[in-house]
Amino acid sequence: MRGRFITFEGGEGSGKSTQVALLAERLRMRGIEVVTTREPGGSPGAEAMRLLLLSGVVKPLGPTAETMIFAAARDDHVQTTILPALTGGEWVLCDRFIDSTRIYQGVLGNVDRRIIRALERATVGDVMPDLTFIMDVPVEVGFERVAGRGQVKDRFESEETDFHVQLREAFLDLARDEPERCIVVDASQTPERVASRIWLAVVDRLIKQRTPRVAS
Ligand code: T5A
Repeated sequence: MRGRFITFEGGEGSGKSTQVALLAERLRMRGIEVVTTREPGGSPGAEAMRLLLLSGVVKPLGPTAETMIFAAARDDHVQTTILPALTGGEWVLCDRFIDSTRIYQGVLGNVDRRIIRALERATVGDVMPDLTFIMDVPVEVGFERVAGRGQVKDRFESEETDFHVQLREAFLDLARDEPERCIVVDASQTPERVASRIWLAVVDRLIKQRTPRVAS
């Protein structure tokens, strides 16, 4: 049986990586085999492209070229990591995926929606997430968390506050447009509370459906 594919999306510092790790732990405790991964990156080729994308050296080429490099990274990631895991029955938890391109490059970068969707079809095909968590936090909370790590800001973290406010709204719009796939999570709560909310949704949407019914 094909594994399940869950993605985590949202603004900077919304706690995606933290929740990927907590959900993986919970699933493994139930005996489910899990692969955790991230974008950009998640395969050796895509990790090399991540360095280019986050360093900012691609930015001067413009948003369309940047979108194509994100797509090239995704293609490698899907073919090398995600698809083999799902086919082998493992669950894949991915920190960012297609929705980040739709929002960062499409909505914020004004890249033509037809280009975004064409690249998505070419790279992802039917390897679509079964469930997507949209991690929602006020922009200032995300900033504080990122600043708390004491690392140098990357190409997207360095954008103005207004960019991040629009980003948050765009993710919420996307969740409204695709309610059967996307669940908005209040990510301003403690990591444990956020993890409980996510776990309830995973049980409800994915685990209950896999449990064979006992004939009465
Ligand atoms: N991008 C990506 C595009 O433009 N297009 C694309 O197609 C794709 C795939 C990726 C960048 O690339 C862009 C978007 C991004 O700008 P990244 O380094 O992977 O860059 O950055 P992010 O995905 O934004 O990841 P971050 O690590 O910055 O944030 P996370 O993963 O959301 O947050 P996390 O879990 O690392 O937590 C951040 C800090 O907060 C604490 C953690 O301990 C950590 O210190 N924390 C909490 N504190 C309090 N309460 C909670 N509930 C907390 N949860 C976590």
